[in-house]
Amino acid sequence: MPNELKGDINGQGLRVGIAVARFNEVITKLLLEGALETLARCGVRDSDITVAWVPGSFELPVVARAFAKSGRCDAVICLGAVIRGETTHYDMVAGQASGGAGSVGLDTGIPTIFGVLTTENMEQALNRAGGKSGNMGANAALAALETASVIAAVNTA
Ligand code: INI
Repeated sequence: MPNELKGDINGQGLRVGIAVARFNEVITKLLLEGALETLARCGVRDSDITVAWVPGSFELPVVARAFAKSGRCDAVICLGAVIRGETTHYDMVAGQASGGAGSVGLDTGIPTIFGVLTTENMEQALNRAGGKSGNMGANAALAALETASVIAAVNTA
């Protein structure tokens, strides 16, 4: 039988940094609420969570990197909403946010979660920010805890 490692979503003792974009704040506030509720439900203490607001999704990776390199975060979550209908540079903003978050995770070894909605319009964004398609912020919080946990398991296996 191979060794099998699985993460869990027990957040006790874990420290989490959240970078959240002010652009499309109507949506990102809902994503943040979803993330905070989920972290609390999973046992992460309020005092172990730091939220940093940034202007837009383009700026998420650089602040995520600061969190990841601070030595004070076991996981970092990026939250934003890029809505195609409202921008001609959708692809550039969305690409920087996703590629940048991925690079921060790989470069630092700290799980850096992509909780950025990329949608065609506001209705789709609302659906995914606590509406009929769930809350991407809550999903991002679960992914952060599970990935931090499985990394710890790999490191101690
Ligand atoms: N930022 C977003 O987070 N979502 C968007 O939909 C968006 N639009 O539409 O342009 C957006 N733009 C701002 C961008 O993230 C930067 O803050 C800005 O370009 C300054 O670097």
